[in-house]
Amino acid sequence: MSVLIRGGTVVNADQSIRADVSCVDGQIVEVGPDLEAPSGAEVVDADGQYVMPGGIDPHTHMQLPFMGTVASEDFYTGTAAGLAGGTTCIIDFVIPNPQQPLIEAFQQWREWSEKAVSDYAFHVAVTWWDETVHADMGTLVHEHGVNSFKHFMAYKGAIMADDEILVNSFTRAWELGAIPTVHAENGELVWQLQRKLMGMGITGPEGHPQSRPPEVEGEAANRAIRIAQALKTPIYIVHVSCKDSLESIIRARNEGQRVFGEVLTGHLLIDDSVYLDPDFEVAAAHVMSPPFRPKDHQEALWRGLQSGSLQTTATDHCCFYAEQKAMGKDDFTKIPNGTGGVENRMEVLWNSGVRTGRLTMNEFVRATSTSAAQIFNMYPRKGLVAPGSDADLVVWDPESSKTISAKTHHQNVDYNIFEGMTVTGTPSHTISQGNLVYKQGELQVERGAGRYLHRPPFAPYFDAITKMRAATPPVSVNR
Ligand code: URQ
Ligand code: ZN
Ligand code: ZN
Repeated sequence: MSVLIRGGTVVNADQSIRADVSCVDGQIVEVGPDLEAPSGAEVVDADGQYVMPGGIDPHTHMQLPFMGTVASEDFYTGTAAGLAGGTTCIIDFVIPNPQQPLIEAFQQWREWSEKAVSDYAFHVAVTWWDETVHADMGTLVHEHGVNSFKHFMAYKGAIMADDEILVNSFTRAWELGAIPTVHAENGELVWQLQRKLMGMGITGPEGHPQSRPPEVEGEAANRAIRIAQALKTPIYIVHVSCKDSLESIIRARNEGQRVFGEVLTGHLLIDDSVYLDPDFEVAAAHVMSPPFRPKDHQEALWRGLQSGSLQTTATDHCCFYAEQKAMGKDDFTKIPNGTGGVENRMEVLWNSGVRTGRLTMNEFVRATSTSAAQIFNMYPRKGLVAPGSDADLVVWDPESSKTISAKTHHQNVDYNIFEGMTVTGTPSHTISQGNLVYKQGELQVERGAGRYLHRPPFAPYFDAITKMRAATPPVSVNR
């Protein structure tokens, strides 16, 4: 399959140039003016449009078994919905149950993901610890191309990682050249606050944000950052939702610590008033963790993204239908946590970021694709429009408008947190592995076409750290 994208402006994180893009056998082969179409190529007229690296969503949970149910979006429907929104690659999560061998869980998720229609990788969560976990982490890095390990500091009694797990796992990850990532909420505080609120008779979704106020996230983010600092490992904080955790990231980065932050499009645009909706279904549809915050946190997150304190955008796409959310009808702690967005991330960020002047087009590309590719070591295969990179591209029509709705989205869920939002600037075409998979509203995907991406460990940077450690050996006194 060959595709020639003609007449567009190529927008990478570092520059924008008027150029055609020629793709053959799944790779970009040429970028330049007035290119000849390869024989048999499909030609896409990109006149007046932008040609950008396909989006990378570094945080999704397709068909996740969670809180007594299973997320409604699976790897087939979820990756197809992503393509309809310009996202050509996801990084999902293998989440072993405590005591479950990591390799066994990894194999399970690999089976589930075989039906994906676009490329994907996996972070693997460390939810317990013993020598077998230590060993399995090595196998996952050396044999399965995993270079990032997740730690949920929330969800006590389920998948929560305590400090012992954090310290052991961060150390092991960095020995292997893999990066630790965290869901930063103090699980003990959440647990106690949930009990307190329920005991006061606050059982509705309005209790959810009250059980996990910003300081609950701020404490955990700072703790994880300090642990990483003491162990001299880098760290990636997922779904930074509030000033409290953002300030810890800024402080650490200003002191030269290697800390990365991710922000969800939902947290950039939605505030906590949603939990006061009198309709249980609407309020419950927004129950996700960390929760949506009071308005002033959104502006802080935008500034974090604009200033480079936050590097990536994601969705934490984890969908539950109304009848699943109703499991928590009388007890908000039982509402399955999660919201969708994999289809809308890029158009929502373009509309509220680029069209408002908050972000340049190049910063948009960095935040939706390039940073994730670089941090998780998939660059320049992903996250770049250049010869030799994968032909994962989105052709972006800055003039097209649409109104987002669950009635018309491709996501397998009956609610859309961006319901009714009119956006200007949407994908006209998406190319995945060099195939035209989305064309003016029509998906043309192939079940199982998605490939599992092996991501190598960070050897070069790791070596530098090793030298740094050697330069400052521990002090010992012979008495
Ligand atoms: O915590 C997560 O990231 C997973 C379990 C999705 N749910 C959520 O509320 N964020
Ligand atoms: Zn999380
Ligand atoms: Zn998540």
